[in-house]
Amino acid sequence: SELSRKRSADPAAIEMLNLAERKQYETIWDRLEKQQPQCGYGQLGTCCRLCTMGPCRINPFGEEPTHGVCGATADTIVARNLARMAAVGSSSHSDHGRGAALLLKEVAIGKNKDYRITDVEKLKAVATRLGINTAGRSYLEIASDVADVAINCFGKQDEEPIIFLQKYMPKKRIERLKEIETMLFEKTGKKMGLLPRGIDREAVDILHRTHFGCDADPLSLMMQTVRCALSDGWAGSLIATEIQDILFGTPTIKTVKANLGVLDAEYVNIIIHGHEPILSEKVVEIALSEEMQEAARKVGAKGVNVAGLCCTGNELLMRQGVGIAGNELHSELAIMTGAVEAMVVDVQCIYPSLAKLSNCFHTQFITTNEQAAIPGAIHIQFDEEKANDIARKIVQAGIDAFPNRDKSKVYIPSNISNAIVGFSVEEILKILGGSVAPLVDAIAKGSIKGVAGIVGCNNVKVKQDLYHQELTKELIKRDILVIGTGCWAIGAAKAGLMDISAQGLAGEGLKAVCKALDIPPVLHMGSCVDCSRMLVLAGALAEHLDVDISDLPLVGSAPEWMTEKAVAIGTYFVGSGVPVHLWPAPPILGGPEVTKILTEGAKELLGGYFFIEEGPEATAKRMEEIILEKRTALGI
Ligand code: NFS
Repeated sequence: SELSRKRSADPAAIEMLNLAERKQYETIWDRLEKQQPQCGYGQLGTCCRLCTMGPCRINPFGEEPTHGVCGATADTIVARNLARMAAVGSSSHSDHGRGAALLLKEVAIGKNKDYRITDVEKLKAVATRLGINTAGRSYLEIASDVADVAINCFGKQDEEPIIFLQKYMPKKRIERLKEIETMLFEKTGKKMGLLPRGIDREAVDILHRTHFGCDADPLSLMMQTVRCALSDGWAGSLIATEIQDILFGTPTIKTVKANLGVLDAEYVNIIIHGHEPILSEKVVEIALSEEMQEAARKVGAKGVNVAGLCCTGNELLMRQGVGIAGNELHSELAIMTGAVEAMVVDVQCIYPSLAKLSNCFHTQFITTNEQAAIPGAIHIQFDEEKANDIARKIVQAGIDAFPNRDKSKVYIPSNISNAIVGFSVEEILKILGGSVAPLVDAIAKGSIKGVAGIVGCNNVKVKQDLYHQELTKELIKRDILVIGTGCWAIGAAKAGLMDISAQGLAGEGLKAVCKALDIPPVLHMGSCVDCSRMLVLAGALAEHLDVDISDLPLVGSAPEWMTEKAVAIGTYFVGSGVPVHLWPAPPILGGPEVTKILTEGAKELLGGYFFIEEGPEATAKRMEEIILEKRTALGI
């Protein structure tokens, strides 16, 4: 229907939305409509409910009330709210990283026998980078030390910058952040730190300073927001990525299938949705075991088929080549196919609505994590130490549901795309022959003008995937190499932009480079915590040229973002020196000073800054301008 076509640019989604309309299944789009009109104060960021003298809100037209009950201005309120968003986002990524670090330790000391270290080469590379001695030591000893260094980044109490950041962030950037700290102190007399001391500490710092009656200064609040976000990008998320590579293998280039067509009506379909491969890797391993395939055949299926959704799907696609059923806005649609025996989830980006929707089908909606219990779901508590047994229980629950499938309700759109994925930094270096030099040369010569990183979610306020697809196409047409992660990457994969044929959509210069390397012009670098891979790549380019990251022709965008995690990601790119486009606008526009700090002020201070632009073409144009500006400054 016209309505469905307004809601999504993905043909599979449109088919499923038509079906939802016919069958009266409620979707996230319907609930958005029921929320209209949404609160204007909330959109501007000027409502405060931090104490019970409120809730307060500030009149956006300059009339009364101009202050909250305590006297907080619009800018104070906006800054505190945004800081809290970044703290939550950073905490979510970092808590995920903590889980990986703790598991690595358990494996290293032999306490956990259900997991093992898969990538010893990566382990040694990480250890070397961290300054851990590897010579003549067993890999388990090295792993134990790597885990200790990672764990220490979370809870240490001294003032030194955390080790992961010290060892991964280019020296020039660290120096620049130190200079800004000194300059701000000289100029304002206020201590404003940018280098994170501890991952947990920076988030707690924000919770403390945004408590009633603490920090009311927009600049100081924003600098702490940057510090907290940097602890995510250069430590929390980075730890997740690096340790998951050690445990499950560093991604290599492979071809995968994307979109709802990965579901197979003749199989027991298990969808894994959420974020942490510690669960999903295990479920895949067990589901694909002969024992489980046989169990599935016993109930009349051809076997067990596993597909991913969202970022845990990205983790599986990057490492195991598991097909991806879709990005965030596909999560309800997948259940509506009536062909999903189990949807297994852990943490983050899981709509509570999935429990109710699953009840319309035979689908077992299985929560597994104590941090994400959902009323109406079946909870099978996951425990790393009994991972094999629990994964077996989960897969069996899916198999047991198969005989209850109502065949008359099964409808799987046939849409399926090929995507070449698996572009870890290690893999990119390998195709470049061992160093970033050929990429730098291509940029210097102008065959590639620059690199754009696109990240982030689907947002039900934006037509699904349209901005992702169109912006990506506009950029590659302009000879800008596009890399990225998260739900953007899934959108690009579904749209065929990661297929080798997408070379045809690229400008002549980029096309020639991609042909020579035999890669698509749009590179899948992983899940959202793998945005850290983009930081590492940016760092490698900067160090190769001996410049600051902010000098490089790099630019970021999150054109359909919605979560607090995306705020953290955008902010750590800005803090690392990369300009970042956002759409929709974050809830800051009610605070003129905050808006100025994050756009103009940040540009001067950090080199990275936020900008808001609506529409793929206008955004691509602006991103190209930024890249050209940087090229001119570099003299290329
Ligand atoms: Ni990122 Fe990945 Fe998707 Fe957004 Fe959610 S799955 S961690 S937050 S919605 S991109």
